Amino acid sequence: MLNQFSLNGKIALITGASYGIGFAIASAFAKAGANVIFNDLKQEFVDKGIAAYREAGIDAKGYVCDITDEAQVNCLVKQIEMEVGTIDILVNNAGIIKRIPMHEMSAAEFRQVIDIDLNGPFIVSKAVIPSMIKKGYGKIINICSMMSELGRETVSAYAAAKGGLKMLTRNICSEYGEHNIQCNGIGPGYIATPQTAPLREMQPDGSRHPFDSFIIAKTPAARWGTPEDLQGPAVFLASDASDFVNGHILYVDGGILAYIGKQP
Ligand code: NAP
Ligand code: GCO
Repeated sequence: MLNQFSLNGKIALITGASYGIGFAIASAFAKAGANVIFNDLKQEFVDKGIAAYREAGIDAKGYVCDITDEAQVNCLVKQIEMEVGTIDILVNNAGIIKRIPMHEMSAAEFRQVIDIDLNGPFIVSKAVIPSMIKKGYGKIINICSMMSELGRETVSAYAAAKGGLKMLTRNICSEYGEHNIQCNGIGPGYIATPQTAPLREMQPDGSRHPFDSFIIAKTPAARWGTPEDLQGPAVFLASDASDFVNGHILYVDGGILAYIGKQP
């Protein structure tokens, strides 16, 4: 039974995976037998990432590549195909957030978030799909968000991008399902990583950040998620165990989306 979850011999590209959620997912894939490749924006982060994988006993390959640059992405995919082989599993993980009230956000700032969080997954998916079609096999996992479903103050660009990413997921499923390509999303809840660190900063008086308390009250599990909470769901969606799961967003949120919240 457990063989269905094995990633033995698979080649996986996880974007933006030097640390954080991408690192946890890539590490899980390696432990499930995959050959793991990642990219990041700067050589410094790639080197740190490679060292962190090595420390975890994982022989990962890392490259510098900006996912918003189509020429760089095409080069990266060609290089991986030549040096390692065709990509079986893609995780579109790289992403950014800008927390700025919408009426104060510039169009350039809005565009930058859309460019990385939505155009990036389009560009990288587009680059790997032709080989997946040839092979008649492929798994694409898009890292979506609570903000694929919900809005909140200051995250208009991020919510627009992650809502769009949910629909890109469904469209890739619709367009390429007949080639045995499954494209699903993971919608993490609030996960403790550098991206959310400002929301958990201690207050000068030593009390919790109000957003930190808000998230704990909003989450039936009564805690922030960890990157490791995403490992099992990611291995499932990357493996043969999910071969008939397509166009689905799997929310891994400790129950936030199911819950109205604690009464004050
Ligand atoms: P993180 O700690 O900020 O890591 C994001 C990674 O993406 C970094 O390695 C970053 O590179 C890389 N990146 C950014 N722009 C890039 C680009 N143009 N090209 C290549 N790489 C790029 O974020 P995280 O919390 O692990 O989040 C990972 C993903 O999960 C994101 O898509 C995020 O939106 C999503 N997510 C996070 C949470 C959460 O609560 N943390 C919840 C739901 C969804 P640098 O190191 O160079 O900055
Ligand atoms: C925010 C957070 C979120 C999370 C995550 C939730 O400011 O509300 O950063 O957007 O990062 O995407 O799933």
